[in-house]
Amino acid sequence: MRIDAITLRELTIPLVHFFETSFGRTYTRRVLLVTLHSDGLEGWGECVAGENPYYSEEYIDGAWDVIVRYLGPALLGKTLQSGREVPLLLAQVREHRMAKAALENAAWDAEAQAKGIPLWKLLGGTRREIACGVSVGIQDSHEQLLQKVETELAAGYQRIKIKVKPGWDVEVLEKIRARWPDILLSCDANSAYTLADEQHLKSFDRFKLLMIEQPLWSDDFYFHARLQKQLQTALCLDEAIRSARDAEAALELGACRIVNVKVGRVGGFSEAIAIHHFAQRFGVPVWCGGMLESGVGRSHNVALSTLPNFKLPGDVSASKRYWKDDIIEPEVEVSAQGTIAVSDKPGRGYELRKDLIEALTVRKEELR
Ligand code: OSB
Ligand code: MG
Repeated sequence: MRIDAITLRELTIPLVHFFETSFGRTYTRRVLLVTLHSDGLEGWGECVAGENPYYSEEYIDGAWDVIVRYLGPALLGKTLQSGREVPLLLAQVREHRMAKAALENAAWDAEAQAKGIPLWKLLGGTRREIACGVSVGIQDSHEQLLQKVETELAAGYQRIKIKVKPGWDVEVLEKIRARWPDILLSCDANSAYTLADEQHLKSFDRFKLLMIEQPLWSDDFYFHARLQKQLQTALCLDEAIRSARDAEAALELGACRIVNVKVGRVGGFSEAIAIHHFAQRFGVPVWCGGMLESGVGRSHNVALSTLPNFKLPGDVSASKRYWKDDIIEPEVEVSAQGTIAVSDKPGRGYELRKDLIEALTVRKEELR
């Protein structure tokens, strides 16, 4: 595969319902898509960076800039056998993992098409259907949240995760548990707490949560390890794990007992697979996180979730929870049992709705 050209596009897509975390509320996603053009094939990738540098330091305008100035030129004109070769070609640029992941994943997407095999098989997937949970944001009221949880459970989702922060935590968890004592339930703080909240976080043990995700600082393992020793509930790290080396350090320290794998956060499929394999050898389950992806990133998350150590339901849920119309066909659909069936078609297994993509595009740039 010779990389002949790279197209960047920004799409603006309103969410069907706002999404709020401890770091802020989003009404409309600005989606950065990249296309690698190679021998008449198109590989597509999504950069999952946020609109603002609040989840991590990456944000869409920064990602666009680093791709145009550095990462795109490092790939243009190169001939690749596999998506696996991309990280080395981009290694001179430090960090910028979500920007790198968009390009690397596009190369895997093209490779699967070129080889005529499903992307999930190329990644090493072994299952034909994946288990789905949902991430339910902070709402305007407790009633609104309970209503959302009810809707998602009725739709069949296997695990409910709620976003928490100081002032939106124990009362909400109390109400959910009072109504649904036995569901798989977890919470995600996106780094909203400090060690001063240790006793408070300990009090979450009574809710029998599957896990507490990233309660402390986004770059921390050490204090998470200290906290984990005090809790019965498993901690899960999201933000803090950016590489397989991080996963090794975090697990050896005892900073968590579960790992959230987001392919953007860790810089692409190669690193996500390496984290998966390390955690598997360590006997720790992983699950696939989400970043409010459009159909491109969502289809890639579905493919990644077929690897064997993705043992817990992920934040990979139906397109219609996010978008009035997704940019892929078919959309990602979830069964009444809370599963997504993977396709046997070559490549990502979902066609692109090119007309819709064009209509939603607000910025476009071609690198040659
Ligand atoms: O921490 O998992 C997170 C969305 C944006 C940024 C961070 C996170 C999330 C989610 C949403 O929880 C998961 C999804 O439904 O895509
Ligand atoms: Mg998270």
